[in-house]
Amino acid sequence: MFSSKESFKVALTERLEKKFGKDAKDASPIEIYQTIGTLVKEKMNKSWVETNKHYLKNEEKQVYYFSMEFLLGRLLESNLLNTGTLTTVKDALIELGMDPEEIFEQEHDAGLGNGGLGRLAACFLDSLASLELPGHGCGIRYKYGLFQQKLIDGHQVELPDYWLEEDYVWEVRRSDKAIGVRFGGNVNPEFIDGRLTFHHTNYETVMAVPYDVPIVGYENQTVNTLRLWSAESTTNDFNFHSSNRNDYYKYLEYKRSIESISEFLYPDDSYFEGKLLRLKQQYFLVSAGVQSIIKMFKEKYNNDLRKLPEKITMQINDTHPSLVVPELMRILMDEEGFGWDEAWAITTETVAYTNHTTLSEALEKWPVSLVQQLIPRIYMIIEEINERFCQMLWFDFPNLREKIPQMAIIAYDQVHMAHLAIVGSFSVNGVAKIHTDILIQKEMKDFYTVYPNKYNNKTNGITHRRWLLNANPKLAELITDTIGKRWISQPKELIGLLKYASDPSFQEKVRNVKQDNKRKLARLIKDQCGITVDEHSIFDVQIKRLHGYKRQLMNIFHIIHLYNVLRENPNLDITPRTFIFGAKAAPSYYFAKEVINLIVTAANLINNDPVVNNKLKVVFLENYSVSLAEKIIPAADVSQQISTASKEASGTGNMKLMMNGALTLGTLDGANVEIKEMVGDENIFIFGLTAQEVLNYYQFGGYNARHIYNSDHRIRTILDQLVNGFFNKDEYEFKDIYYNILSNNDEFFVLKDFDSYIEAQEMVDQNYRDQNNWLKKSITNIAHSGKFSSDRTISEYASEIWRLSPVHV
Ligand code: 26W
Repeated sequence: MFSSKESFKVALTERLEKKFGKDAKDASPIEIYQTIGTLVKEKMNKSWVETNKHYLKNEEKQVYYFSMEFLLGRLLESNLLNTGTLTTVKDALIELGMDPEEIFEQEHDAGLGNGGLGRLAACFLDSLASLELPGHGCGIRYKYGLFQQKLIDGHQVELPDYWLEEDYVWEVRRSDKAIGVRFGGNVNPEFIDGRLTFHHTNYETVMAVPYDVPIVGYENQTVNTLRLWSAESTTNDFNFHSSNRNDYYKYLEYKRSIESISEFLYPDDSYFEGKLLRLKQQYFLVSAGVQSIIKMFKEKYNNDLRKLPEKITMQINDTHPSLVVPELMRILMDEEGFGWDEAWAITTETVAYTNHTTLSEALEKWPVSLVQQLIPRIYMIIEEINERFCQMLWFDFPNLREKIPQMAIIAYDQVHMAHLAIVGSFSVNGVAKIHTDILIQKEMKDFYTVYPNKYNNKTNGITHRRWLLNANPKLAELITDTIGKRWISQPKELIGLLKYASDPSFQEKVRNVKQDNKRKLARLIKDQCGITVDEHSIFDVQIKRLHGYKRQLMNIFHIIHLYNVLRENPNLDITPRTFIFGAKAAPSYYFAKEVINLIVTAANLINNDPVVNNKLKVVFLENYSVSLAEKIIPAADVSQQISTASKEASGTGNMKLMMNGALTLGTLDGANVEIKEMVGDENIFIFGLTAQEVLNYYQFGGYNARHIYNSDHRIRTILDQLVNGFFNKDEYEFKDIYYNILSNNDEFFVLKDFDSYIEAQEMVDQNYRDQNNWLKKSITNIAHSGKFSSDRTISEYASEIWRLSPVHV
């Protein structure tokens, strides 16, 4: 049906008629989108069935990627690309007088994630399928995704993201595969036939109903599955037969409380809050996922669960799904009759854990009473794991005896999920070299002494299909015209571009593509914010969650500094710049919201001041999301990756921007370090404290923010402007930022790094003036970005952790 434009048009017309009783002329863009989506989905179904059949009969190992978040974004365009039909469909739509982009935009982003961790999971699914690897996602079908951000008078306001308002064309509900998950109740040990068993009573059963989303590989026949679980109640579990007339209302209440489990995604990024509902979500995901895997496994392998580690790996995305460990133990022991030792061997050879952060405030530590009450049998198992682990430490590692309280899984009335994940898995990995080093040398030093062989690094990656081919088709085309198309399946081949880095005619082409993209973004900025920006200015971009450690504050301080300098000397020769921000703050993160307010307020002041108008513009784009990122990134000249060194585990936006030809302005943190290694010092702007310096300050002290405030007039001016009415708002509007820096001694070293940041920014300004040289750097970055394709990352996971081989469908 997609083999030619004509056959596609026929299929579209027929289906529009059937589905909506309309022809292509009368149908609305959303109807067209839904119709194409349905057609593409049907086209994928055949391979989906085939793939599943292969996986059923083939005995190759399979991977399940457990994650509380999958930040998919839109799927139509990437599914068209992967099925090899994007060009045909786009051309056909144009011939029908439609704008393909307008049609694609009808799709509501699947925003089932907060940021880095969730988007990484989505990139991994794309790479697994594209490499023909049997790997599936296991997540939650939240009814509401990450909130929609509105800015009202500079303040972030959160609106619910009801992404399922229109039918989600990609999912299939599989009621026949529903699974019961048990919460609460009592557990009584009993001896039956001389064997200790555990009898669970008075529990509440929540039905987990899977919705499957097909994940199609690039130009192959593989279609893997992302299984998203939805919580539903069953009338069976409710006693309707009493004569109590309040029963019906009680039922409604019960139904609501059960469905609340998959109601919404928690909007916290890197901040742990011990909410009962969140723990329910975690166990719900884990129990539904593990039970369904075990069920399938038993059917396929004749009940031989000893084979589990050889045939399956469950990879857990941070500690959020770490209850996989005790849940698998429970099933093996209580339902399958294994003894502890054998169940433990199977479990710890099946589970692998990825760590995504070293921030202490992000560590999950659940109060014992909560775990005990919500999942009593699971708690008992965790207690036993803890007991045995502490005993092992005591006997086998006498040097660590003093450390047992710090290393225990249960201590001080809390269950420490990272410890559970480390002890219960065969692999622990960080997500960039520097991050893994910090885990080994500092954060998990003692665990590393116990389990040195578990530790390994897997530097993150991004799918070049979405982030280059889909997001920047003109650049992709230019690359293919220049070096051929092998880079699409072998992204490292992008290195072939190096030859052309200094070639003036190639530079000119790259420049034209960038200019086109900038023009488009300038139009979007005009439409959304009413701000006119100079499309020949430097587009300087910082897009990511708003967080103290990511230091959006340092960026806006520098902008205010530039503004101050320009007001003093309006004729100062600076390269015109447009600073672009996109960032959501967690709803309860007060400081982060204050920073948004400061950025928007400063932007208003600067953008409306004729004195600097041609040189400086500041734009805060509302509601940052995957789809918005796809528009900003191709237009970026500068990629700001300015986290306090040691804090950003990897970052992945840095990779997306590099791949689209932006130059990184960054600290030696996360994957910036590896980007620098690849491109060389002259093709990146590095500044600031090193991770070791930062860690030393934290450990030994010696930093005094007030000294810098007193001695650097540029900084004093900016900080004073926060509290002297400079921004034409209430004098005290920004006092909390002021005090945060001065009274809390500038936790993230904004003042400490400010001087070298200004210097690096001046380098950017100077370098941009020599366009040929800039383009050479830009092309060099693109050429080296192949390493950061998630295909490379996934190949490493497959060969080094999972021992997974491709299955050709
Ligand atoms: C429990 C609250 C909570 C929520 C989310 C704690 C921790 C998280 C995530 C681990 C935060 C996160 O997204 N981390 C990011 O993971 C990316 C993918 O590996 C990295 O690139 C980012 O550097 C890291 O911040």
